[in-house]
Amino acid sequence: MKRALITGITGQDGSYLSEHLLSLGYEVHGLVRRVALEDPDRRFGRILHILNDVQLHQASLESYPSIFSVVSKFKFDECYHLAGQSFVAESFADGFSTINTNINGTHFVLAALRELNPDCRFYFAGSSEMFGNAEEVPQRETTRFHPRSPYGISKTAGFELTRNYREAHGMFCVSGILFNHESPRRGFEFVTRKITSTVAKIKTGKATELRLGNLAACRDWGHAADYVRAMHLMLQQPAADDYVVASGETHSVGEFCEKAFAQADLNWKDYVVQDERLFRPAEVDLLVGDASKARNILKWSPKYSFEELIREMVQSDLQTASQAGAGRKILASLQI
Ligand code: NDP
Ligand code: GDR
Repeated sequence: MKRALITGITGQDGSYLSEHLLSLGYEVHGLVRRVALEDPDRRFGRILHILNDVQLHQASLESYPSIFSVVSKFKFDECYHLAGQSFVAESFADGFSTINTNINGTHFVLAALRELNPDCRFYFAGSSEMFGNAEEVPQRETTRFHPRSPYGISKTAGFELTRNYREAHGMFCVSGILFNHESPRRGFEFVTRKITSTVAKIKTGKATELRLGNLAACRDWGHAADYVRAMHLMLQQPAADDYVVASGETHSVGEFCEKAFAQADLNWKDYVVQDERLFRPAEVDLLVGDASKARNILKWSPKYSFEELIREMVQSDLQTASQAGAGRKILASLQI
């Protein structure tokens, strides 16, 4: 039985990756923050259904000793480093903490593994945001990085640290350069979930409009369940290498809105308001990835289409929104 450590196990990707590794017979361990242990019902929402199947350890990306302590207690075969401040807009608001957490956190995990468990295979959650203002379309592994946010800069540094541990210390360290991937477990601050959750609120009478920033920005959106399979495949290869993971399609935020509202029989133009206050200081206008290398070498391909992703997200949010009102309706009918 292989033993894997996942940092960021409580996040969207951590939850899907845990399910995937458990289905393959892995012993799964996760790093969680103390704040999460204090509020488990809310913070463990994405992994509540597998809490009995995984082993959680308290550690923070801000603390090298806490990471060292966990790595010293077990012999891990694989480490998936997913934890980090992942919201690009927040990185403009507080670039210092994003850069500190993401760069130092990655360095701490790599350094602890090198010291205690150098044979452990390491995956770094790189991002299409490293391409930023990309000089070619579509973007592939050889495209030059031009990050446009403190978040993108922190991921570029993490990518270079990962490469350096591979080249300097001979460790099996890889970066996945993943384009946007979403799901019903996506955080509400990201544009896709903001859209699908608001569609559900509008449909159930709990909201009347949706305020968004740049509707023209284009992204390459896939499903998180598909993308975590690629992470695992990268660590099963004979040699360490970096891979782009993407759908190869790009769509605008406006187009996502149109399709999401249509799922609920609504016209997005009646509800969406573009608000310039939600624009970013430096935008990444167009991202679309070329995942040929992952398709050819990893034999990876996505199962979800863009339309299927949106349908699943809207249906899930509609279900939650209608359930949320159910208790109130029963109370009202009881007149108590
Ligand atoms: P989420 O924001 O859903 O999850 C982030 C995770 O990191 C959470 O488990 C969070 O814990 C944890 N975390 C944040 N800060 C710390 C800290 N200081 N110490 C310990 N843990 C911390 O992100 P995703 O699952 O969507 O993404 C996973 C990784 O992949 C991230 O690094 C992201 O930047 C990267 N990525 C994501 C893409 C996407 O489209 N989803 C695309 C490309 C890269 P807590 O629950 O306690 O907050
Ligand atoms: P992104 O995702 O920045 O690509 O990073 P996000 O969903 O936040 O933004 C996508 C695009 O939508 C535009 N946009 C808005 N975004 C948000 N959040 N809220 C809005 O109201 C809004 N209106 C328009 C943005 O300007 C942007 O162009 C995600 C994260 O998961 C990163 O961690 C990951 O590395 C990258 O994807 C790949």
